[in-house]
Amino acid sequence: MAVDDATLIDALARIVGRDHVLTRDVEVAPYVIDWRGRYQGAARAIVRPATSGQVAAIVAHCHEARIPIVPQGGNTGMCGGATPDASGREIVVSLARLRTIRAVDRQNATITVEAGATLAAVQEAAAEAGLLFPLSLASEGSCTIGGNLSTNAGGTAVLRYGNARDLVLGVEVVLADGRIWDGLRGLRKDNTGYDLKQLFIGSEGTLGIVTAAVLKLFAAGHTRLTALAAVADVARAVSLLQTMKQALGDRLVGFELMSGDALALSRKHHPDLPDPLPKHAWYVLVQASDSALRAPLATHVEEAFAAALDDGTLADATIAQSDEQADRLWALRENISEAQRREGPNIKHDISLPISSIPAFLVDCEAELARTLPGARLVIFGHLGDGNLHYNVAAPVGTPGQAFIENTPLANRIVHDRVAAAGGSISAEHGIGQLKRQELTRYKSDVELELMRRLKSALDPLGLLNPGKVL
Ligand code: FAD
Ligand code: 2HG
Ligand code: ZN
Repeated sequence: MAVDDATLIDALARIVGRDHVLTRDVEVAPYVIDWRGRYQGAARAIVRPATSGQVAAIVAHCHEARIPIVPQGGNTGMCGGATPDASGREIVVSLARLRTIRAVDRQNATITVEAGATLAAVQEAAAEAGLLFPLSLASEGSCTIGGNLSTNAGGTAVLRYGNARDLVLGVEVVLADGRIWDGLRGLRKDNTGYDLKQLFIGSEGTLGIVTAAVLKLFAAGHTRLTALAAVADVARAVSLLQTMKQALGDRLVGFELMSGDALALSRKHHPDLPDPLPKHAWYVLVQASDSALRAPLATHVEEAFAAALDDGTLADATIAQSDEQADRLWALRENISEAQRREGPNIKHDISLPISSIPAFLVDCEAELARTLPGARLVIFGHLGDGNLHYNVAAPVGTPGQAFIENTPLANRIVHDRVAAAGGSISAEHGIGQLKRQELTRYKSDVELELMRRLKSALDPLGLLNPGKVL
């Protein structure tokens, strides 16, 4: 049944109230473009439900009226997954008003939150209970738990705590026909058949709309240490990772790689930030924490650094002496993405590789890019502890970024073919969205793609949930 706009708006307004159905261009605009400005879509309306019941009623209505839906959280995604297409046929369902922290169970070490709660709000609620929710992204003030689960977000503490997928015990999901599946269980053990919740995690809104989740909490890190280390090359950074793992065990939380050029870019756009170890080719930001008060973390790290300096692994290092210094070191790392956005469009690659093959991959890839796209500037950084690099290719000096990104297919081929040859992944933590939909068909086997399509048609037979994303 085709419905005209007025009938649709009336039906949606009956569910959420007229104030929460946005249709004026100025109101709709921020919801139909991604934060990088790479995708511009259009929408019949933006709907802002406040409860799971309202989400279910919207989806049931759209199911009956055959209206495609794009779920949206904080709209910080990297792959255009939350942006509607340009047809103007789709509606955007923003989860931003579902932001209640429903419960904190300290003894069970769990928190039950609604999908639109920001990651920062969930971290704060956990801290107020004396516990830790460890997912950590530079976008945490804006991104939402629903978005984090739907993209299976990674971030800077995966080395110790895992991806979003590892941090969830239960979900509440609105299915494509508008039914609610209440899977909000807070159990560490539950082998009653297929693990359905994991289907929705990382599915980017194509299989269901996550409305709430039960998340794992951990002991708070009462002793913390942040250090910046300089190394001559990435092979040495990989050796330093082994050294730090040996010294710290699972007290090593994050191990973040930055090229000298990536750090320079961050400082160019944030000149107030420090430059504690100038003029090295590569840097690593090391984060460690211990749940005990006054744990001897600094002694362990200083001893490990001393050994690494002696054997030539490490060129120089500095340990933050206060929370403020630690925050400023982290700001150097966390501002790289925003600095790149300000610099102009670039070709992003979010890749993962076996850590052992990263040094050779980098040498080979850089040589081929220099041959094919002379002058292209590489901005390489990422979560080395997880084997995940952000291998971003920016325009040569003097070339407009918009013109340069016409080379995306060429750069993707060079980078992704080498990633595949090394047994890596073309999307480590950002997902597929619309950005890598075509690439996916090149690197997944026919069997894997067929299984994915079968899952999609089993859970969303009319193809109304986030069409054109992932598959
Ligand atoms: P959105 O962008 O709104 O949506 C992302 C996808 O999830 C879309 O496909 C959307 O349809 C779907 N979706 C959203 N909410 C729901 C829901 N409730 N139910 C079903 N589907 C839904 N990502 C990392 O993994 N690691 C990083 O280190 C990292 N750093 C970042 C740094 C910056 C500065 C920025 C801007 C982004 C960064 N990101 C990072 C990317 C982004 O923040 C994450 O992908 C985040 O998980 C997206 O959450 P969101 O709420 O903004 O989702
Ligand atoms: C990060 O680790 C994000 O900072 C963003 O995943 C990566 O901008 C990027 O390429
Ligand atoms: Zn990242």
